[in-house]
Amino acid sequence: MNGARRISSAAHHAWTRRHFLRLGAVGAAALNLPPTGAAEPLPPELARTVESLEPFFTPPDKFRDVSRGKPLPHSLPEDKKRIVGLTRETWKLEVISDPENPASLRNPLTHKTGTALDFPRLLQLGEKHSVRFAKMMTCLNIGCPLGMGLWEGVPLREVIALTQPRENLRRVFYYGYHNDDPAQMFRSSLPIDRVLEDPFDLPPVILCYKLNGAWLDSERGGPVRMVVPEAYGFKSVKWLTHLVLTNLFHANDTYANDNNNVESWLKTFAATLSIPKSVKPGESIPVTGYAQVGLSGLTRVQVSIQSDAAVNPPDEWTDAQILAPPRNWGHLPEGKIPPGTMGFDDVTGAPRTWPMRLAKVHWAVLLPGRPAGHYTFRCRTIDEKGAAQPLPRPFKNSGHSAIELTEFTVKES
Ligand SMILES: Nc1nc2c(c(=O)[nH]1)N[C@H]1C(S)=C(S)[C@@H](COP(=O)(O)O)O[C@H]1N2
Ligand SMILES: [Mo]
Repeated sequence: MNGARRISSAAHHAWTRRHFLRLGAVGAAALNLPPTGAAEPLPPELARTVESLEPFFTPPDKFRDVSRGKPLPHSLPEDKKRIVGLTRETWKLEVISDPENPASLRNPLTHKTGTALDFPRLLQLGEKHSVRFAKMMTCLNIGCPLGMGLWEGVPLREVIALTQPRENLRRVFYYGYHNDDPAQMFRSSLPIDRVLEDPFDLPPVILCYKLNGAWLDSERGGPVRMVVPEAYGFKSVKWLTHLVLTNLFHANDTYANDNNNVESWLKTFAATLSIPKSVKPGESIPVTGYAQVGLSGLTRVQVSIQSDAAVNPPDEWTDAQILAPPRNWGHLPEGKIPPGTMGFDDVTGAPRTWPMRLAKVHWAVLLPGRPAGHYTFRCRTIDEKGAAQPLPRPFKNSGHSAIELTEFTVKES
């Protein structure tokens, strides 16, 4: 057979069977049983690779930073940070009405009247209202996940309620600290409806002050950043300084300037984490990767291998195994999900659904050996409606979903 042959149907059925077995494990998680790791033993060649997978939640030094600013706000010296309100002791948030398109507020929160929201008052709101949820932070226009986090904070609506809005409030604009330089301004916005209500079982939009169990650090936007669960990273403005409540009906996000679609929600897509660059003829090929689970959910991850000799794009895809929730969640205190986390069982810490929307899953596959040659490996997701990546939203200005291509060689060492 040539290198572009189909993955043997026996292997295909084995993986399909495992897929269904694994769904059984999800059922177990739903019944509050502890998470199980892999649902059944993986082949040893694959188990080794799976053991060295990245942690589920991203350690602080592994988060990628794409923030703007000259100087970068998180690089300012401590005393400067104190002066401009970038420490928990000095942070204050103004919440005011838009002078050009005023919303009527009984009680704006301002520096001038001494009513701006400070950190202790935010924590006080947190005692009653705080929430915590898992979400991947992903940049819309570089397509790259920057990190997986357990984000914690106070629903934005609780802070807006303090201003006692009366009428003519259609949108919330919010701004991050950028050296008091208008040319560096970074702002984003949301419709008030999204802030007041959480449609489709989404977590609320929060003013976030903790990440993965620790205070939100300066590089991640501390002391306080916005986190918008379903959105790409640019909606989650860091180093929050003020909110403007407006009667304007449309977005004026900084990110609109680069031809980005500023109202798009997280897409589902897959990418590779490890694949050997070179393997021997006939030697099976372990591959691991992750998928971002967007709002359209995830039912399958599929892979294909194509020989350079083949001319057409692949039409044979085979299922990879979506891994069950990890036993150890990685960079969290004791590796455990704390009680009271949205989407997780309070007693067992197991996720209530899996794959979990807005989060990541890992996948693995052991591919049968190939004859010598050059090959291209592809992976793709199938969402809950059956749409295969890059569908249903293939355009890159609404977020990354292009199918990733990885090349490798099969040769005698
Ligand atoms: N104030 C401010 N907030 C910001 C940005 C910025 O440049 N300034 N970048 C945004 C973009 S484009 C992304 S993708 C995310 C990245 O979040 P992270 O640095 O925590 O990974 O932050 C967003 N929030
Ligand atoms: Mo971004």
